[in-house]
Amino acid sequence: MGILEGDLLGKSLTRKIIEAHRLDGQASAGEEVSITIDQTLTQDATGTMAYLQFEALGLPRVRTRLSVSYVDHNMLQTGFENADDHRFLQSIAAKFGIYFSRPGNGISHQVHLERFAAPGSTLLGSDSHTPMAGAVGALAMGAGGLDVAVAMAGQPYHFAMPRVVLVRLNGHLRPWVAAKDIILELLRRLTVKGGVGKVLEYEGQGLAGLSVPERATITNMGSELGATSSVFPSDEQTRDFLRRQQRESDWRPLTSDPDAVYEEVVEIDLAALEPLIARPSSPDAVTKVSEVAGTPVAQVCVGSCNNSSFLDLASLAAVLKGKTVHPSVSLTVNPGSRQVLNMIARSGALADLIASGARILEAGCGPCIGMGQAPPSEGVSLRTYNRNFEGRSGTRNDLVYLCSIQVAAAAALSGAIVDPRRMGDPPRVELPQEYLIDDRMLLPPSSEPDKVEIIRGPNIKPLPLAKPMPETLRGRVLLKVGDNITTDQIMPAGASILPLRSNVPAISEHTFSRIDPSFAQRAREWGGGFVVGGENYGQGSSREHAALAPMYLGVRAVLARSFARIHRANLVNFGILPLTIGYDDYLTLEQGDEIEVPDVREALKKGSQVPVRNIPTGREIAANHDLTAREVELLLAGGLLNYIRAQGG
Ligand code: MIC
Ligand code: SF4
Repeated sequence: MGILEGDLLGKSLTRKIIEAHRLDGQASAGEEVSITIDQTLTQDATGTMAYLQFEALGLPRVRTRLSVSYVDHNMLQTGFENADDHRFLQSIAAKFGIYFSRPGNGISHQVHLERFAAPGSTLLGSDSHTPMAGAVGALAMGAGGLDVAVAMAGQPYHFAMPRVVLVRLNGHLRPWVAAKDIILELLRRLTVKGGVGKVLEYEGQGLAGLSVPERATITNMGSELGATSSVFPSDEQTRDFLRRQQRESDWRPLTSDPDAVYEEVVEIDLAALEPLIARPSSPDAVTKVSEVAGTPVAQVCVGSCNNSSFLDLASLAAVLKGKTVHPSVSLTVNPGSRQVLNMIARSGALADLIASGARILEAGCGPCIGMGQAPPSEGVSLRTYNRNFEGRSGTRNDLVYLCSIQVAAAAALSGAIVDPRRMGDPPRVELPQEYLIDDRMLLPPSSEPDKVEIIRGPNIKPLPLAKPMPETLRGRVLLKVGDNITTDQIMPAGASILPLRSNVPAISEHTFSRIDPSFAQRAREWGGGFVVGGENYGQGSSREHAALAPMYLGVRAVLARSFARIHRANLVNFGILPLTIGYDDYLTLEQGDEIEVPDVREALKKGSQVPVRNIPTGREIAANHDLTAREVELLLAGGLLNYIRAQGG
């Protein structure tokens, strides 16, 4: 390729940020680029591994401009594990130059947006909703903990240059229709795999009416489209938000060029949108609220990183003020941050919520990741969250719907799904002029790191390493699954499994347990093997345990029709070969089949085709890889940590 299109034509905002941070590679769609990472974030459920990995890299201090370690997921302390992990995280942050956001300070994405996210910067986070920071014009991406550890070490982040999609928002939202409905509409149109390999960039006259917290609901849930990231320009709304956060000095204007080139354009007429809802159990099963109106509701959960800003909770309180939650509904509220909680307390909104019968939870992920508040059997749960994958709530065969604050408020009062437009004029909610700024729960790193001792409880087990790729891979198909398998299905979370994140041998026992409880035992008996999957294998969370645990159980390759971005990267990082196969081959493979990938090392180096043989039938399977030369090296070495070590650190 000679001259890049972007050198001659106008640039998208995404391209501008990538080019300003690019170290290597061509910025043309699908090619691998590497960029410098300005900021990183981790949360506790992925952070313990990320910091063990950072430690293994042997550096005295992070080399990013800013790294923050949040505690927001593992907050239910039913045993010693979570509290031990919190202490480990606090001590390791102090030692290695990392800010530590104490339990109670809030959900990583909300706090990061409030206190740190900056227009034009790059952010890598070990959580799939990291793109939320795109609401202020940052290029923010989710990744596995190991990729974040490597970024903290000052190394470039490698990813496939995304296709940039322009989402043009025309007109203005009508009363009771919310930012959540914009992203639900995109999910309806594009599905959970519609954003894979893409960045969604928002523009249009509709932007002026969308505040940063509303934009954040959209960028946050862009992850459910499988998108690499989502980004808004940095404009007067951004400036206003940063001013309220007393961070106006972080503001700078940032937009695409007027003649910017986009690979795709999506138009949304905001005035034509109506309240939407995602039915169980996929974020793209979107329909109009009016279509499911009348469905009885047992639980309403408001909050999560998707819908827990001051504006969100104050809007809920304004609808509930002076009324009582319906007798058949349990309403929970988990605020996004201590700032939000503090502000609704001062404004009186919290008192209105309590008076209405809402159950106030602490500022953290809570029910969103199955940490308590599992819904009743066959009970419909309406959540303002971003994911409703089956069983994630903690109840088997759950019935979780995803909706806006407005739809949740209407259901909390009426005990059924109702169109909120039936409630008359919506109450007006104003943002406070000054936000409450109190960073005392954000601990800066120690000024005497040598004196800090890292505190490791018995829950922290050493990191297992993958083995180098052998000459030939041989084994049996341990499991065959369908399309859109989520990382929640590969490695469930929830109150009993999430605390085992720092203990790979223990957590491995739960691999695929919701789909097939005998998986771990079979993997041990068969000495490892292969997994066969459909389209978009590994969608959802960034949890590297969905690769780490299968690796620990001896899985050497996944043969799927296509992969979700972060999970594919995690497989490579942990030495598991991601191979793509066609539909016909997918149909022929069965659990128990013995298959072989002969001369795999040579095949990977030679080209994109990797012949696979089904031994009993003798049938050849036309498998392919789309690995870059760097990724092939990683796999041959047995994963990223082995690769870095082999390179002498
Ligand atoms: C999620 O929403 O699924 C999580 C829990 O936040 C995950 C991270 C994890 O599994 O620890 C994510 O989104 O990446
Ligand atoms: Fe936490 Fe849920 Fe957000 Fe994941 S999606 S970071 S579990 S609140």
